Amino acid sequence: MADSGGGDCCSPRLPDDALFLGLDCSTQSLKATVLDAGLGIVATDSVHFDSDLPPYGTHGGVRRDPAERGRIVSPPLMWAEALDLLLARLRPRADLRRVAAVSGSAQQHGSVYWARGAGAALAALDPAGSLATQLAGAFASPESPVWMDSSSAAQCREVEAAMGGPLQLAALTGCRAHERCTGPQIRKMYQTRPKVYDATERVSLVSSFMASLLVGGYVCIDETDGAGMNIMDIATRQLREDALQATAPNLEERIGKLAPAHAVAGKISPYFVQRFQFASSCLVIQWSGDNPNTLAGLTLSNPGDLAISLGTSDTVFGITDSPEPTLEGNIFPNPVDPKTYMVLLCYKNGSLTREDLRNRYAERSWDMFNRLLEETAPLNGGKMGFYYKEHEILPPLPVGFHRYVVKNLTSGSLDEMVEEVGEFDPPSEVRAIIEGQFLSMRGHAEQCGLPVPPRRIIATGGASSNPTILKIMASIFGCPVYTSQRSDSASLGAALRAAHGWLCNQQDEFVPFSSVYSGRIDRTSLSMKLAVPFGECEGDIELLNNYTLLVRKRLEIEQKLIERFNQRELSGF
Ligand code: ADP
Ligand code: XUL
Repeated sequence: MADSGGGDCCSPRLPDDALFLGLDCSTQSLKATVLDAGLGIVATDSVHFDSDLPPYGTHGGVRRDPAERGRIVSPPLMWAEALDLLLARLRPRADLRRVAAVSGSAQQHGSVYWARGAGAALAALDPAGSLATQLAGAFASPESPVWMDSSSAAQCREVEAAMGGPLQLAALTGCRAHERCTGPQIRKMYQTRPKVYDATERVSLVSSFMASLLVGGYVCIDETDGAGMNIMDIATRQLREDALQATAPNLEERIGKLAPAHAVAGKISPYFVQRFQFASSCLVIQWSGDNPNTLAGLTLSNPGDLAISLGTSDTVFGITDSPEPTLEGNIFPNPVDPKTYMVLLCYKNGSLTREDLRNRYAERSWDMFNRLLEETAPLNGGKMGFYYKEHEILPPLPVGFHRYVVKNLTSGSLDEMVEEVGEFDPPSEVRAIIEGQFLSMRGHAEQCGLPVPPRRIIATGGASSNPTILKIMASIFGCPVYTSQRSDSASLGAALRAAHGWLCNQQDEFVPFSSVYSGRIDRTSLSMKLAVPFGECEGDIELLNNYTLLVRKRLEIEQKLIERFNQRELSGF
């Protein structure tokens, strides 16, 4: 194959006629981005779980267990069926025979429990039948706990106690035991559904599950997504014996080995060659988590930059070569640079909670929501809201809405605030949810050692298409906000990682990620655009200083809410 242009004369090149496929199995949908060798977008498509696959009965891609508080699951068979459906949609629009490599992204932490014999079933998939019919019996549990699940608090405390406490666990594995972390989730499965655990041949993350479908056999968990489990040593990137012991018996044989994110997981299986006309030489590159893939898709490489993703979850992350363990954040290896790490904060009440307020106060319309935002003045007259439609991760608080008015910004005392009993008016509610989230992000990012104020923010995810929201983000963080051309940067990142993995394989060694795009970024789908400048308007700095005061107030109120909640839990209410 001929070489494509781009890059400097010495960097390895992608073959001219090759395509690279990136998939993203997120909470609500499975998305695809196909790139050509010049990094132009050839096609994109998606399957929306609720509307395209209604028999699975999901809402927002998940099922909430009415019988168990906090238990939130999705059926892995639905993700498999979505893969067949998405590739069938894509095939007329992209020549899948030219796909040199495919990689992927998936919601982090979710665990899939394969039944005994499932490895053999994967290897024997018949292209005449569908994945859904052939894999219907392949799961020890038809439901996978996902990142939104908060039902594993007891197991989290047990794992932390066994490992020397929450901060020690964070120092060893990259984070304390958050309820969504896979290790405590596996422990819960072992304790509460021992028959399922006994019948489990292999545990995959959602990322390695999807890669296993493509390869037709169990695929390693990648070291980046593996850091979200509480069982991998964050320094050596090996499974930790003590953490495995603290989680469940005979776990190592069920987890398998770990692999770097740029490694080849295998060749695509005959099922996909025959059913969708992939070339048999097409490589499957290790899949990874959606946040690591987003980092790749944004080509985030400057430690002064902050990424904010406003998807189903809201996340804030940056890169560093010397991560400090904290009780709030997660540390993951950088999927495209083995020398650095990403530090991440994750909020459960992201887009779906914003949608809930939009539906209540803005006639279900984002246009109306933006009009209400514009009607209200920055700082919202001191009105501050805490909106937890789901049990929140940051701060760890149960479902509930709380409203306060900060009457005096400069007072150091919480007594200067009055708790509101009722609701605010609709415009204030709408401003309160948007300002409140960015105030919280700024406060917690600073506590986790992320750059505040950042040199710039790169915003992505579904809600980053909303310019009114981005304007408030810039005012609160005190920096310009950039966006990528596409808000689905996780599948774009996966397509880039497919190209990167292909290059590493061709060179037989790790090559810098920048070899994929260097010298041509401005001519490709990777270029960034300035969405909101900062510091050009009179009043920007004064407003920023007031927001700084409000950040402190917000963290104080959060602390008060946590103390109140903990007291209630202790007294059994
Ligand atoms: P996922 O985490 O599933 O990948 P996405 O990044 O695709 O999620 O984001 C989907 C969300 O984007 C939707 O739930 C929706 O609330 C939000 N969204 C889409 N358009 C807008 C908009 N104009 N303003 C605010 N939010 C939006
Ligand atoms: C990150 C996290 C979420 C999911 C959402 O730790 O739990 O961002 O990855 O898909």
